[in-house]
Amino acid sequence: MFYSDNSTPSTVKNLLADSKRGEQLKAEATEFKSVSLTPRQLCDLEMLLSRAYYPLTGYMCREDYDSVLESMRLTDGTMWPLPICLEVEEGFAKSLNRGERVAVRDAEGFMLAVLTVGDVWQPDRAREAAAIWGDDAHTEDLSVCQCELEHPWYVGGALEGLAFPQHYDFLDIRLTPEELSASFEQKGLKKVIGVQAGRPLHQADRAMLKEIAAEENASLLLLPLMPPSMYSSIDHFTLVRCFKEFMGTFQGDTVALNLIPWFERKMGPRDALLRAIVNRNYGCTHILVWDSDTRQRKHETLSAEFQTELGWLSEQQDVIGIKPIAERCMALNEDNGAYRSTHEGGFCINDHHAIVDLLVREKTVPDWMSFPGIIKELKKKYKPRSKQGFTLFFTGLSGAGKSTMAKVLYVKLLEMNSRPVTLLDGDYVRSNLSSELNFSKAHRNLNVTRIGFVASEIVKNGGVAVCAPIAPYPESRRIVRGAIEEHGGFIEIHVSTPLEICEQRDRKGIYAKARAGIIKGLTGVDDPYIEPENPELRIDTTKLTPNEAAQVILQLLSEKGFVSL
Ligand code: PPS
Repeated sequence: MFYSDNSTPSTVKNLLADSKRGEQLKAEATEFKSVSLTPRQLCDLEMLLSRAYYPLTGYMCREDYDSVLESMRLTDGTMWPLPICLEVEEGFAKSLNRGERVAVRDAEGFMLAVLTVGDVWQPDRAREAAAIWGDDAHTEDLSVCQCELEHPWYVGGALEGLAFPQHYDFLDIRLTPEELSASFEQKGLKKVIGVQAGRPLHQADRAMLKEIAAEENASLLLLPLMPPSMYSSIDHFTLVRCFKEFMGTFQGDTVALNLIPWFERKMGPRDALLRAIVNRNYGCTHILVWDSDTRQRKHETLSAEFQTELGWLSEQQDVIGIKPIAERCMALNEDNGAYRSTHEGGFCINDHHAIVDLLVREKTVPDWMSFPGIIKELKKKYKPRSKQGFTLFFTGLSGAGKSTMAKVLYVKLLEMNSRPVTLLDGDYVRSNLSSELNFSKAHRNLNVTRIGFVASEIVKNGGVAVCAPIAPYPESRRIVRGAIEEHGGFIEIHVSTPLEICEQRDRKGIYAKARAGIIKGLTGVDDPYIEPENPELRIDTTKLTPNEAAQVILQLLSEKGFVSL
């Protein structure tokens, strides 16, 4: 079943107006207010216009939004897991009236759609986060996952499309849900498994997919994530080229490849459900569900959370009309070079990170791991670590010893003379790059992302950036890591010297001033420092001298292959 109104994916029409109506809208639009969409919002718009978000016909209005948060259903009873609303600035939201039409534009100002405003409201983001992740969720997670604005207002309303967002690359594999499902029908494909992935697939993945496709008697639809997930370190072009190579390895099997404007939100089980609905709308009858924890943490079996999520998705199978299938851990039989799936305790080798690790260490990738065409593509992207740039990112309280350590490392790396080295100390940045910023949360995050931007440019060009801001908030640290890991190494060093010691040292007299009330909002005293959860290193300078700490850091850099000692 596709949907209760008896439509099928290939009969659902997109939301683009015909040319006559389009001309009329363009003429009328001179009177409309405009909103320009961010790249992420453009993805949602394209999903709406193309009907990948069927049955939605525009951004959700408030009743649907509330109903989705409360019961995972639209007000008409259709299962729908996540809010799809247009996020705008408060000032713009307050200028809108119900029934008014708004021109929806891309960053260049090109009009893509007309939105008739149905509802405008300020969402309770804490409630939204709790509905999605549970009671211990953070609203910051929503900002990172879903929306770039810190305090967005939402607009809901129907859409009339004028054009899909413009793409210039890989035009041969950008079919809409309607076109793709029609092509399945034309080829007589009754069962299709959607395989969405944000990393290249390799030998073990192919063995798994062949095994599942044979069991289900189904074809495969490969869907590289586009744009690639904000959590992945691979660029869109490399990813798609690897998928093209991967597709070429399936001789005689029916495998299709398509790009869909899916923005990776990582919003738990509700996100998995939306993904399933979208895959269904593209004509899939099955969806492969990955256990992301297995991939990241290299577990040898599928995680318990994943089993729960899969069980839950399977329960919705009849309602949403697509069958979830779990990924499998694959083990290699070294005698005959063949893979088999393992259910318990097998050695899980379908791990893309292991392949990248071999490449950056200049080691040969064995044939049983991947394919020559994919390795060739990946080699262009992942240079050996000895040739990559990297960032040493010290974070910790004022007086923790960040600057001293950063200076020692700066000098030692200059002495080694392997790459150009730049020191971006907190104070130095504050008096130059960020001189107009204060110490509010927003400005601290802005300061840290600016440092990250400069560091990523340095790393992109093969240099070393040594940064030493306090960087008290995880959201900006995460953004910086993402920006840098795209081009090279990111080594986060939490300088964890306790507050009492920093305060005793008080080299700048800043703690004394804070205690006397002369300075407000000093980190650690009356402003938060949220410790990094998984830094590459944690160094307490009460236990190590700066020289000893530098040795520990250089040792790690050498183990990772960035420098040779
Ligand atoms: S942040 O939070 O990352 O943007 O801070 P950062 O750019 O590293 O700046 C920290 C230095 O500014 C001085 N300073 C303060 N720090 C924290 N909180 C408040 N309110 C504040 N006011 C001034 C302080 O001397 C920091 O220097 P370091 O080198 O960390 O000791």
